[in-house]
Amino acid sequence: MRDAAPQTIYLSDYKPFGFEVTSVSLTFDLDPTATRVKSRIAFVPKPDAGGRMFLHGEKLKLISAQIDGAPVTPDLSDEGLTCAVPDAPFIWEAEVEIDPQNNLALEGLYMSNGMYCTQCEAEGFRKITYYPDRPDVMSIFTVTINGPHPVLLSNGNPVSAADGHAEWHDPWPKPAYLFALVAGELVAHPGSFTTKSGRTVDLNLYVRPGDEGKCAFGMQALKDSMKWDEDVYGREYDLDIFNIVAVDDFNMGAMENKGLNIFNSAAVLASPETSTDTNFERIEAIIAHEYFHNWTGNRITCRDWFQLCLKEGLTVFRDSQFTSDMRSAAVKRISDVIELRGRQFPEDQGPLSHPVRPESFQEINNFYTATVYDKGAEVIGMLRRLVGADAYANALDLYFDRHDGQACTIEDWLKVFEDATGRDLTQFKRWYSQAGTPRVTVKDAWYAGNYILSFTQNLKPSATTPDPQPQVIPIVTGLLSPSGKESVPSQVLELTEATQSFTFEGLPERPVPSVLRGFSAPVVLESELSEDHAAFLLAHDTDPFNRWEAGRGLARASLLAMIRGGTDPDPKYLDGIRAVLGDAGLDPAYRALMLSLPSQSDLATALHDAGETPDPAAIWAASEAMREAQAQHLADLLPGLYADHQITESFAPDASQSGRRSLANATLSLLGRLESPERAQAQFDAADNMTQQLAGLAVLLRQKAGKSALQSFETQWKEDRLVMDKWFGLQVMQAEPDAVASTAATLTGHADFNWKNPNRFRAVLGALATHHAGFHHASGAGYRLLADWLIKLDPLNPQTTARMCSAFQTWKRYDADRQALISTELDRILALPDLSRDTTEMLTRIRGS
Ligand code: 0A1
Ligand code: ZN
Repeated sequence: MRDAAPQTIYLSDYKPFGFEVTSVSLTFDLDPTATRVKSRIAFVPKPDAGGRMFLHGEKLKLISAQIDGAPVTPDLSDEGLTCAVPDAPFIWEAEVEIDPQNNLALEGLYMSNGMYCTQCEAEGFRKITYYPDRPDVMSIFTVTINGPHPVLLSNGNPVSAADGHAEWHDPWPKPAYLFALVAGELVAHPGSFTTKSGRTVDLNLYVRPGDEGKCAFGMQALKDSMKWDEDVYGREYDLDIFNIVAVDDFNMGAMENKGLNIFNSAAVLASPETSTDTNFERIEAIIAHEYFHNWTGNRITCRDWFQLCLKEGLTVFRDSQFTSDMRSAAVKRISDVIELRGRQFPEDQGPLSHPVRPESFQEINNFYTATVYDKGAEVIGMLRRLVGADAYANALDLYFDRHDGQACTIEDWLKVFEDATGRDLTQFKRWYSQAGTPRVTVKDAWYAGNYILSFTQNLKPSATTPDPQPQVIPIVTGLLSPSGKESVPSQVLELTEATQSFTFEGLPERPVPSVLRGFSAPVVLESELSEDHAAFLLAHDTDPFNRWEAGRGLARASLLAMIRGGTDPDPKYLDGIRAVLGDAGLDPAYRALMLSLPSQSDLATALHDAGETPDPAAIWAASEAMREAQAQHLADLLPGLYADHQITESFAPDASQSGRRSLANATLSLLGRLESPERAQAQFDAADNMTQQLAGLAVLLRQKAGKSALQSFETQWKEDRLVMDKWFGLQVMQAEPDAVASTAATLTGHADFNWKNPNRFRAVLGALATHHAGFHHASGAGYRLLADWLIKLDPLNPQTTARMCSAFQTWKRYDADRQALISTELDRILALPDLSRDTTEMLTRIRGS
């Protein structure tokens, strides 16, 4: 039977819980299929508690329940229990039995490779015991674990440990979603950090035996994060110990449980031989992200799940600042914008569009989205831009002072900024409530020595935001003289009206504008300025983001023209990137980014925005033609660039080396279009690190010369599950559109395709879904294959299934034949009688009426 009729939860229905929870004591007697959990919880009724109490609980076998020592018989339902309770403080005790081994949803207490671990955000704690499983109920937890495992961990500080027994106490009140428990045969990679007030904190990274060699980088990233949060935000760590555990089976990247972060092993284990530079950077960022949650999320948490962006938007913003400081700010900003356009813009412009703070949901797990996280971070960035860095720092200090230990709302957050700066943020708040990507048109005029920039916000009603109002949009703008010098440095133009002009006086000659520098707001900027303007900025802009953006704009315009009319690539674009690539004074990582093209799905979005129907095959062909043109146009530069960016010193995963590798590998990829496979094969054979090995293999596969390399890679890395995920994924990514679905299908028959592991599932089927021309192949084979696997996964792991449904979110952009093929698949999945609430909600929203 399908879960009970999906219930919609509304922000406007929020009601506080009727009881305080003053302490929680839990005892776990671990057993793979029959773990016993005893809880002892002190409740204090609030004046309007009403004599009855509801506790969440799902998939629990209730063994016994008592209030103040006397047995009680609560009313049980699929969602929890209701019980008559005293109107004075009382102690609730219960014993339940759970089955971690058969919990393949990876939510609550489950097992991964023989080890016990938990995932409680958002609503997993209710699968562990009966509890008011809501973030505004914060309490102090003491946890006892009994089990025959050398390592027994929970939140907080260790109280006692003996063979088969451990006790933990967390002195900081926390919501249940931050609870964690780990038990298993793990080895610790230890470390230590001295806080700015001189306290020593023990650090441990726990991994499976065999993974000890992949811990050093993560440990250093943790120490760097702890130091950065002290230096930049004044935030000190607050327990004696900080543990991280790596787990192979995990639905997301990682989880910020208090003092016991649990990580997908792909998001923490790193070594030069097995991890690419991209992996290193991502791992550093995720470790920082989870650590930063200690203050933004844990010490100050969310009142309810509608406020998710309160912790996620802010923490993503903080981890982006960290990466900018540790590496290159320009490269980080460009990468973030590529990601935003690739994931958040399609979400915001399609059937899954929702405000940064949604107002209703059926399954909260479906709202861990690019909008909440990445647009949520952009909103914080805009706020900082509008009030300035100093006022932002003051406001954050006030936020931590005022709200430490509380469960807060976006209203609390904005009030802090209003109080700290005296600014009225009523209009700014629309960023949290209006869905959709704002579109802004810019045009300019010059007369009588005045230069005028005019902006228009095009307010398009949508289902979630039927009556959009103008938003406050900070548009960072600088002006260049016609000779390419900065004549008016960057300043924030605050766009608050639907149409608004800004006048610059006293300029000697008509300037060239550089608008939306640093991508100062998450909008689509429609420029009525010419392509010559873009070519000029590509050559001269002093703002690195906008210089890159100018190149990207030219590439996009040229690709669109090629798709529409079979024209040749724009020589202005090719000349422009040639100049940038030849400029040895520029950061190699930045030059590599200059070579990247807008993704094929970005091009489909652009066509759709222009009222056209994207043809994936034509988009693929144009992108390939543009790559060929890049290779031809830069042919004489490429061998030198490749040679000059080889690294002779020993491997370091830092920004400088990874930048050089990324430029060398971008040139290798272009050279692969001009040359026979020797160079790529030589790189593959000689590689002593995964970045070089994988880049060589990718080129060989595209050259159809990768068969033996693929085999030797498999033989070399058969035992390494994280590297094998790359082996699976790369074959799909590098396939020609005609072969994508068949390649993915063949791989799902491979003996090592363990589909119950989310990383392996995503390696193959996630790669299928992101290969634009392959997934949207006219045969419909890509759609069918993905649907087949979603149908298989849903009964086991609804969360990962539902997330992967977003591959279909853009379906209404395509032609009638493709729409018919997709709707057949959507209907096939939706017709399943036992489809999970997660997947039902996602597909119903995507399918529309
Ligand atoms: N809070 C974590 C992400 C996370 C969210 C949900 C999860 O299970 C449903 C797991 C992890 C973060 O932001 O890193
Ligand atoms: Zn987070």
